[in-house]
Parts: sequence; structure tokens; C-alpha cells
Amino acid sequence: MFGKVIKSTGSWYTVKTPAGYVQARLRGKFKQDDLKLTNPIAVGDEVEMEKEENSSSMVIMEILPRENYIIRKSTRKTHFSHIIASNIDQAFLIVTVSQPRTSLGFIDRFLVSTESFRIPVTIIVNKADLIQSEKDRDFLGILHEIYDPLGYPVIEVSALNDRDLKSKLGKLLDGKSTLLSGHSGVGKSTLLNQLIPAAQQSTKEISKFSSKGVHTTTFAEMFEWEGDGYLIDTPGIKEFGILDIDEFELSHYFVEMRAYLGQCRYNNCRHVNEPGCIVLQKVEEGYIHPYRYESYLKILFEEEDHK
Ligand SMILES: Nc1nc2c(ncn2[C@@H]2O[C@H](COP(=O)(O)OP(=O)(O)OP(=O)(O)O)[C@@H](O)[C@H]2O)c(=O)[nH]1
Ligand SMILES: [Mg+2]
Ligand SMILES: [Zn+2]
Repeated sequence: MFGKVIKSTGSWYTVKTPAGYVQARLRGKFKQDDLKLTNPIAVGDEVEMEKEENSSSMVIMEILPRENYIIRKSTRKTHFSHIIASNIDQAFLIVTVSQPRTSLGFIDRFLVSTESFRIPVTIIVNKADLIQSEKDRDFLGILHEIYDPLGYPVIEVSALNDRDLKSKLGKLLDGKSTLLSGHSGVGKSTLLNQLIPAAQQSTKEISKFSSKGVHTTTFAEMFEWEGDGYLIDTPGIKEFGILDIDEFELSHYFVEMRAYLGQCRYNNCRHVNEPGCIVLQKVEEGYIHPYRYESYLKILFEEEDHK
């Protein structure tokens, strides 16, 4: 029997099959690929199951090849990653400008991980009702300035107050499997509950002490969207993992740099200080945003440190 994993709580998985929802678990030994993962099965996985002998429960025998996936670094095991979700059509990166502010570096890391599978991303600026100071409005302006032209639309919402969220976002969701991702406390579950009230996900105020989220959602879960498709609520993350990306390849995951691929004087150019580098030239001429280039360098040198 085949199905799609829509919830994972550690040892049990809820799987959607043509005959309805079933609970399944993993067999003791399970074949893994080379990724060092803390979770062998993720929400979104297509799996094959068999009925367990002398029991009514199902056992997952195999995962079908994943079309794509998003990972984060494991919080407990170094060098391990955790798959947030797989087989998605698009991602909504939920960010906030205030309380607390999502950094550009965090956004760019996410975009590198989605670009490696060419997953389309929309940047949802939530808590728009709190954007009042000039500094915050400036930051919002920078988000539009950087990301709109790159094909990552920036949309402001207030999950708490907007009464027309469905008309604002509904068309984007129809027929697609959409991942909601972002830091803890940015309002992923609040947004989900507005769009799919039956989901009834818990939400909680951010900590007054640290002004950070308190990790209210602890497991990823998919919910059916009325316009056909799914929304995937996920736990907030501190840092995204970047799949083994070669230092000469990192620029392929920055859309605006990809455009100049192969045009540097040296084909092993890392675009740092090499003579005849087209990327450096385009930064200087203003075709590549200096903040994006700054993120590029940060990721390049951080990944180098990890090797
Ligand atoms: N002012 C304001 N607060 C909001 C908005 N959306 C969500 N919040 C509040 O932000 C807090 C965190 O919201 P959650 O939905 O729990 O955040 P989350 O992203 O799901 O957090 P985790 O599950 O920990 O990853 C709650 O107190 C919400 O009421 C908004 O548009 N405006
Ligand atoms: Mg949540
Ligand atoms: Zn170069």
C-alpha cells in the first residue's frame, strides 16, 4: 500500500492513503542514503507500507525517491541534519521586521537551500501591524528592493488582523504543497490557523525576556488546503543546513550570480578577489545587491570552516 506521510511524531507516522489515514511505524533496520539524518522519514515522503503480522498496524518498507527536501542542522548532533519536509512545490518563508527582526543572512541561507532544488519561494512578512517606526519601514523597503527583482515576491500580511488573508494568498496555494518555514515566533501556526481553521495548531507569545519564539510547534505536519493542496506547518528553526555545496558552486544558488555563470576569467573563480571576475564587476556596477554579495561571502567562508 502506498501513501504520503503527513505527520511524524518520532516513532509513529500518519500516512494518507487512497483508503484514508493510517498509522504506521518503521521497521527496526531501515536503509538510509549518504545523508547523515536524525530522521529517516519526513513529512511529504511517499512511502510503501505492508501490514504487520498479527497486528492491525502498518510498517513502512520503503521511501520513494524524494523530488526535493529542505533540511536544517540538527540541534543535538553535530554534522547531522534533519529533514524538515520533502516533495514540496513551493515554500513560504515567514519573516518579521520587528519582534524580532529576521536577518538577511538567514533569508539568504534559506534561499540557497531552496535554489539547490529550484523550489519557488515567497517571502511573507508577517506582523505587518507592528511595522511603524521609520527604521522598520526602511528594512521592509530593503526586503522589497532586494528580493522582488530576484523573483522572490515579498508580501506583507498580518496573520492576526488581516481578514482577507485567503484572498491575498489563496490563489498562490491552490493545487500546491506549500512549506511554511522561518524562525520560532514569526507566526507560522497563526497564519496556518487563519487559512485552515480546522488545523487548530497551538500558538504562543514570544518570550518577553529574550523576544524570541518559544518553539511552540514541535513536529512538522501537513494540512489539506481547501483549494486542493497542502500547507505544512513546521517547528521554528535557528539555522538552515546547506547541503554539501562545493565552494566553486555556491554562486549557482544565488539566482543573480547564476546569470553570469562561466563568464569569469578563471573557471574555478570563487568571486572573492580574483582578477577578471564578472561577479565582482557586477557588484561594483550595482547589478548585484551588496547585501546579497555579503551573504554570499559569509556562507562561503562559514562552509569552508566546517570542512
Ligand atoms: N502583532 C502580531 N502578532 C502576531 C501576528 N501573527 C502572529 N502573532 C503572534 O506571534 C506569536 C507567535 O505566533 P506562532 O504562530 O505561535 O508562531 P510560530 O511561527 O508558529 O512559532 P513556533 O511554532 O515556535 O515555530 C503569537 O503570540 C501570535 O499571536 C501578527 O500578524 N501580528
Ligand atoms: Mg508554530
Ligand atoms: Zn568570479
